[in-house]
Amino acid sequence: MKPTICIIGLGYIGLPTAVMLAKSGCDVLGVDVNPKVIEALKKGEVIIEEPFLAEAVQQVVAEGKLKVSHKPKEADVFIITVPTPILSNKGADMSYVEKATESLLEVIKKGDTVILESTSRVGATEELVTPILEKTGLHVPQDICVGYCPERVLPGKILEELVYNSRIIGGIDAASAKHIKSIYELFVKGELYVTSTKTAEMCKIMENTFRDVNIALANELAKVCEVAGINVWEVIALCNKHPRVNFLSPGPGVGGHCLAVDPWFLVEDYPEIAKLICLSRQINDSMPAHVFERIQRIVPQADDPKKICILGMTYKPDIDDIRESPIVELIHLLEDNGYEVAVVDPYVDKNVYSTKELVEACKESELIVLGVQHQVFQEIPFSQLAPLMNKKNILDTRHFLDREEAKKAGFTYYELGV
Ligand code: SAJ
Repeated sequence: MKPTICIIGLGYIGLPTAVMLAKSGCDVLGVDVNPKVIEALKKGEVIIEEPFLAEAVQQVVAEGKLKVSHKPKEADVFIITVPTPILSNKGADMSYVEKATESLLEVIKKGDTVILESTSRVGATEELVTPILEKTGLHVPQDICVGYCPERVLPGKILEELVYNSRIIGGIDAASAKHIKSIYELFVKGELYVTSTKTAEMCKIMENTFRDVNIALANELAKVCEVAGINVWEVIALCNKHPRVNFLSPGPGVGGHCLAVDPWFLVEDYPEIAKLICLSRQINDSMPAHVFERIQRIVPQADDPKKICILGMTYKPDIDDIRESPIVELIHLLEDNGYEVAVVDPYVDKNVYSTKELVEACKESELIVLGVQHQVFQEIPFSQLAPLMNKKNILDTRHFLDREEAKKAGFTYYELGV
């Protein structure tokens, strides 16, 4: 008999996880405090953009394997997948995890399992979740099995990576880890590595911190190359020919609710030690202002507002998510300094992408800035846009556009890191 599952938080991770468990044959109750999410799901619809998710939800809702509610009900296994954002002071906001755990107290019973998946401060499972659960008088792990199991899926490939990526299973004790592993075996085909909750919590943060620090190195190199008069993209391409060197890419900043957030958890808990981690965050967070300075040099401010056309404003290509997007920050910098900004992003304004949007945005503009390398921007009709521009300038922040085509159309082509 498959365990009954209750998933708290139906966002980018919770909903796909609910779907995979329902497809594995479990009866799943999805819980979310957002009435819009509940209403949509009751109709088998989703409000987040993720390939193949809508069809999968429709199927399991129609089969009655996935039900939804605004509050938890009795189940064998509770999985917490609520947000853990950072506060304005860069501290971890664990309040959603706290509220989600409190919401279990009415329904939790002896023999149940509680798994935290949200990226959390090291120690959250043992020091925050467990004491709340023990307010019931039940004991952990004798009465309730508790663990921490982070996800490592890439938005845009979530359903595939949920199944095939390896995962770390942190248990409050070995028996708990073993039991929790059997739950993920219901749908995970990747390796399942068992460890302690704190180790699992640290791994999740460090996987994203590793990436953030390496992006900061690429961004710092880009700034150095601009002053040194060297092309950073050529340096990185040649460095990466080394069998043991893998530079990531410079860009206008690091967005999303992962890399821009998770490293701060360690800085908050180990401020005297996590110096490189903190500095890397600061370097990445300095990139929107760096791009703004490049724009000011290409299009000096004047009394009359200069128009800038920005291609792409999401935090990464080919998805609709603008959370922590560095381009949103760049747009604010431009507008706060008197520039007029026209943005083209088919993932954000959900219209069918056509040259019409580009033409409108480029009319009388001084500069086109490529902010996000959406695939649709691969074929920009430069010769059609050039005559519309006041000044034929392009600033490519992602080494993405066809420099030669742009130059042929008469554009002056600038690039981040060159
Ligand atoms: N970025 C760069 N240069 C690069 C790579 C990325 O500037 O070379 C920027 C992107 O433009 C974006 C940001 O960094 O603004 C984050 O990009 P990402 O590709 O890391 O995307 P995320 O944040 O959606 O996914 C990461 C992934 N973590 C790792 O690859 C270690 C994913 O596997 C995690 O599951 C996800 O964070 C998460 O949920 O934690």
